[in-house]
Amino acid sequence: MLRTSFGWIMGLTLLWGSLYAVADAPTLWGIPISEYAQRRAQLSQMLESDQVAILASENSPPTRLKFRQESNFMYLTGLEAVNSVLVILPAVSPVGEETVLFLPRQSRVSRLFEGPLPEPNEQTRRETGIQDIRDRGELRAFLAEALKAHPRVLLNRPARAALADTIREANPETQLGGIERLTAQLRVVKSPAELALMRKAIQASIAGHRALAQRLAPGVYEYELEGAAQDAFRRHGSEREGYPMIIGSGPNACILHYNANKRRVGANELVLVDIGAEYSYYTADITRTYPASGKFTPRQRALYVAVLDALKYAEKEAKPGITLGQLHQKVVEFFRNHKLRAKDENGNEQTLDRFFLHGLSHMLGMDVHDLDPNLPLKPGMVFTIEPGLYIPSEGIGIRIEDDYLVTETGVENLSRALPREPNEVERMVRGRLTRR
Ligand SMILES: [Mn+2]
Repeated sequence: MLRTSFGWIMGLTLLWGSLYAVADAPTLWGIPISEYAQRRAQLSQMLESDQVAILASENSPPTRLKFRQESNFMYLTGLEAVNSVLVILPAVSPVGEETVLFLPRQSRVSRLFEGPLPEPNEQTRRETGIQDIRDRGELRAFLAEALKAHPRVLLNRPARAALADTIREANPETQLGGIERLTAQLRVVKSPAELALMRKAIQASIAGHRALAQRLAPGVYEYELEGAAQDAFRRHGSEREGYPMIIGSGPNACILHYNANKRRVGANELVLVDIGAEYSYYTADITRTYPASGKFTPRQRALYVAVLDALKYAEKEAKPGITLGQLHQKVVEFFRNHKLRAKDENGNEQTLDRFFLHGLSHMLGMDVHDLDPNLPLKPGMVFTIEPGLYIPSEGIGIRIEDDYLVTETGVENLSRALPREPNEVERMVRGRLTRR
């Protein structure tokens, strides 16, 4: 309530000011820089007083290989820097502020070949909001001092490869460990800004599936389908795939991580398509299984419906408090109790659980198999559900996978815009066949 007109005007002014600030808040890769600061502060608070976190960036300069920053370094800095090191100290440390970033000075030659990279200067301080940015050359002396107060060191993957020796030389008493257990706890719950990026990744992936289904017909090569999906990904702003595309026709659908994608699709075969676009460092992960000729055989359809029913069952059971392991067990039982049977490699009839060969779910985020802190589900987590059946004796592999956000009461299927009912999936493929 506003008591005076002066207060009312002040209120409007403040509201306008804060709206303006939100619209104008500096971001890196779609995430406000204040959110990166919050992540670093949270990690700092998780550290015990004798611990220090040391995260290195990837090392290859952007133009040699197509560059992707290591996920934990990116999560905490938003910077595509190379040969750089982020040090996070516990909230109370005799050594200094909680965040110190070491960046190399760029050579003229590097600038010519790689373009400008972040350097230790005012511009980088402004763009990242990190105040204590130092020259990479000062790292060794800094560590010699810091490791005395903090002998337990937590490293990310590039730091384990590049800095373990330097750290042991600086202080032989040091104990080295991984940072991943802590960053997993931070990364597993997504902020609104992260969810917005994940929705973009999912949109691009759905466009990829639709383009691929349009292209599918007996006689096309798996790699043509890959190209169709890639084209749609890029048109939707995706920088790259979150993982190599799995496009397995016929017997290839039974090879769980098949990604050679070089076989010619035969008539009446199933094609298993597991693809995910990455958008601003967040990836989707969506699987559909398409009938190459636009129509499932009766047997294919019966098995497809069994997998779809397993997915719908898991969707209903998924809610805050359950673990992914418990959800997996429920689906194993669902398949065990299913009336359908199939033959194993020795020709013996088996229940369907015998043909469900991988985990039901995994966390999803900056990495396709995002770090799993092994916690029960809670609101804000994003994960997949992907039941599958693989029956080599029939040349049939079927998987259906959607991406879910945990809500207060259950889950929201973020990829529901992509059809998965058998009639709709047939229509997606036939759209192409009838137009020829
Ligand atoms: Mn998956």
